[in-house]
Amino acid sequence: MFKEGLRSKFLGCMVGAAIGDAVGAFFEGRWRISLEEVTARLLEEPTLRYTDDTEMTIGLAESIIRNKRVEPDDLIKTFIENFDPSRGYGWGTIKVLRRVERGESWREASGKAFGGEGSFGNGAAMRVSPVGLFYYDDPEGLVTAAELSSLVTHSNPLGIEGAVVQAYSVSMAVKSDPREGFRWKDLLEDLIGKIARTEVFRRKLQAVKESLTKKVDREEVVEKLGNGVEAFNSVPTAIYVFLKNSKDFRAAILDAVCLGGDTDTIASMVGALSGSYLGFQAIPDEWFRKLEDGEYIRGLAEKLWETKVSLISR
Ligand code: AR6
Ligand code: MG
Repeated sequence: MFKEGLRSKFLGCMVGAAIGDAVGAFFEGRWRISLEEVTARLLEEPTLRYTDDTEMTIGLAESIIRNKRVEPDDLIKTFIENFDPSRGYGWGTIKVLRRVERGESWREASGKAFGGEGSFGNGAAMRVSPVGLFYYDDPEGLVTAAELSSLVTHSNPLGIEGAVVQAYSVSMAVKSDPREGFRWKDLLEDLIGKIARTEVFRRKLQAVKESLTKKVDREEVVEKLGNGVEAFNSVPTAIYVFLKNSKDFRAAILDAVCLGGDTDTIASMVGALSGSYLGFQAIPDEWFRKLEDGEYIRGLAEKLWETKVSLISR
């Protein structure tokens, strides 16, 4: 792939994820949301402020750039340094970060969460897009890196699987040429046949496939795929929304927000996928101009791309 095309995809992914998060954040936890309401609100708001989803995505990108791989000790340290309590973190994640800050190992702290089950929240999936970018040409390395990036806070197999499935989907979006149309059947076949290891995810991904081949309304999507904070109730939903709106970044984000529920995280995952596929130029300029720390996030994506390209061309 041409270097320039790849650069645009890295930028589109990270900026797209941040915009989806910030747009969705105005509506988090709501159920009935109309398109008119969303567009009016976006016109009115002077700033698109991001939440924990983007703060953690930034941390993961920073850590990968420093280490040229996913290095879990540095990653958890970066998450702790970047932590801003006003960003709306999930409770389980806050506890793990506090425990590690007090000296516990991440393995122990993450393993203890939720009575020893580990978290299956979507926190590991929402931040994983830099892994999908950095390992886009190395599917095996990608799976291992996505697992490691999850484990520091989310050790439940379903939480890990959310991160692996989202990272793999980002990598496929990076590799696909938007002029050719997205080969969605190939992606779902890969995910169901070789990436997903749990029955829960395989069933949800099968439901994504079925929903794409017929007309389904919003209620049905929420009922069959989910719109909650659990990884299995949001990652397949994000993949569905992206695939349904694969030609249009704006339409994909708005569609995600209108599903309600965990709007910031679902829209953020959709933004990462859509931006990875369509590239930075597909992102509406009026949204990028309002994005908090937009230039920093774009610069970070650029550094991640430079780091990747320097490794490829060695
Ligand atoms: N058993 C029961 N419920 C669980 C379990 C479990 N093993 N694991 C997770 N949950 P958390 P996150 C539920 O706290 O994944 C922000 O708003 C439980 O209800 O580990 O980082 C972001 O924008 C728990 O509170 O944090 C995302 O939307 C919830 O899943 C979200 O939070 C989240 O898991 C990310 O949260
Ligand atoms: Mg959030």
